Formats: sequence, C-alpha cells, structure tokens
Amino acid sequence: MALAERPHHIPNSNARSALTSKTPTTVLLLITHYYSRMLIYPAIDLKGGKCVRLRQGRADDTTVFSEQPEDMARKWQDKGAEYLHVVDLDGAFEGKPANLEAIGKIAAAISIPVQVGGGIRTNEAASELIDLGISRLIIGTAALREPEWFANLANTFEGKIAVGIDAQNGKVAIKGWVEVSDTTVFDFLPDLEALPLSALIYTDISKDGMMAGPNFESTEEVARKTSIPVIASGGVTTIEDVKRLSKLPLNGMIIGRAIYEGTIELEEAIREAR
Ligand code: AMZ
Repeated sequence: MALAERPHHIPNSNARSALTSKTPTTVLLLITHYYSRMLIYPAIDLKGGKCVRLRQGRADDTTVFSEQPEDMARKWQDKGAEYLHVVDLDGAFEGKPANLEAIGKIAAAISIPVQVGGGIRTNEAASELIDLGISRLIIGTAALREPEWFANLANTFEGKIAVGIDAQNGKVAIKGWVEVSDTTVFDFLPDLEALPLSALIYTDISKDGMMAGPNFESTEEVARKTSIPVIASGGVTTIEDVKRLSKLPLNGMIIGRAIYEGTIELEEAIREAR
C-alpha cells in the first residue's frame, strides 16, 4: 500500500491545526511520524536488575525471563527491532530510578534507540538517563502530578520526552499503577497537546500481561483525539492483534509477554507492521 494511502499516515484535523503552534523540532517529529511506518517496540521490564514481566502491573505476579537484561536487548536487536522499550519497575514503585546499572548495560550493548520509563520525577534523574545514551524518556506520574515541571522538561529535552498514560477503567493510574487518579484519560489529553512531546504511550492496565488482546477501541479513540504520535501498549498477544493495531493511526506498539512466551515472533510482527 502506498504511504499516503495508509490509514495511520493520515493526520487528523487536530494534528493539522496543532502544527501551526509547534516549534520546528516538533514539526519535524510530526512529519517524520507521518511518513514513517509503524514501529514494534519489544519491552524489557526491569525489577531487581532482572528482565521480568508482570500481570496487570502487579509486583506480586512476576515472571523472571532473564537475569541478564542486556542479553535480551541484544536478542531483540538481532531479531530486527528498531527501538527498545524499557521500564524500570522498581523506579516506578519507588519514585526514582532504581535500575540504572542495568539500563546502562542495555544502552551500551545495542545500537538501536532506547526509551525508558519508571520513576523519572526530577531533572537529575532525566539527565542521568540521557547521559547513559537513552533516546526517549517516558514520564507517567509526574506528567499528571507536576504539570509545570513536566512542561519544562519537555521544552528542555525537546524531542526526547514522551508521556506515559496508563489507564485503569478510563482513569489515569500513577505510582507503579498502585494509585488511580480522578483524572480521565480524555480530560488529560488536552493538557498535553501544546507540549513538544515525541510520543504518547497508552497502556490499558487491565490488558497488560494478560495475553488476551489489546483494547483496540480505547487505543483508537486516544489516537484520534491527539496529535501526539501514539504508541499502543498492553495485551498484544497474537499476530492478528499486530495486524489489527497496524490499521490504526499509531506510531507503533509495545510487545512484552507475547515475545517472551513465543505467541508472537518478533520478526513476523516487524514484517506485518511495515
Ligand atoms: O507495571 C507496572 N506496575 C508499571 C509500569 N509498567 N508501573 C509503571 N509502569 C510504567 C508506565 C510508564 O512507562 O507504563 O512506568 C512508566 C511511568 O513511570 P512513572 O514513575 O513516571 O509513573
């Protein structure tokens, strides 16, 4: 299919009007988004320095997949990944990065860009990760709770900051998903529109790690209501899920448990998402 015909390459009217209020770097990012194909982001979640997966984000439901996360990073890169998604779970629970050593090893082991989220709540934490070579920082809790700090961060590290929106029954969850705020996802979106963000990572918590498919409806609704490039996360389980998400106006999708349990072959997902 020609690029221009692909549904996820047709920006919505929000996106067009938003262009006029953006800085040159952000305009470049949006144009890159318009012409690029969908990315598959293999996920590495870190807990105690190990590569794990949780179910619905619960720390008491952990499966360890590797003691050497940098080996996993190399494996996903060798299978063709173009971008890696890393979550510092201890960081998200504790409110400050807690797996910097493992993150540094991952960044040093591979040449593809890496995005990292979990516990980034200060400029110092952000700078430390940027210094380790991380290309994109994902901010969840502090984007909701400290909007002025977050706006500053987005401007300081323009092009490197993404917002992570984790939804529990339509409300934004924070602090390692232990707390659910009163803010709905759709109330939160307009506040983000004016910021120079490189991505919005949308996770439906009830689907995460459950191997029962993503929430297509809410993902599509989010993607259609924002001009920020959206990355879908949570529940991608089969190649049919990948195909169906590929038809939505997304920047890409994160795949976690499915590539560890083998219900999706990463190479095939990358082929299907082109
Ligand atoms: O699985 C969890 N309990 C979990 C998780 N995966 N809790 C937070 N996170 C991720 C979010 C986002 O990428 O999806 O951590 C990041 C947000 O962290 P913070 O500390 O900024 O809220």
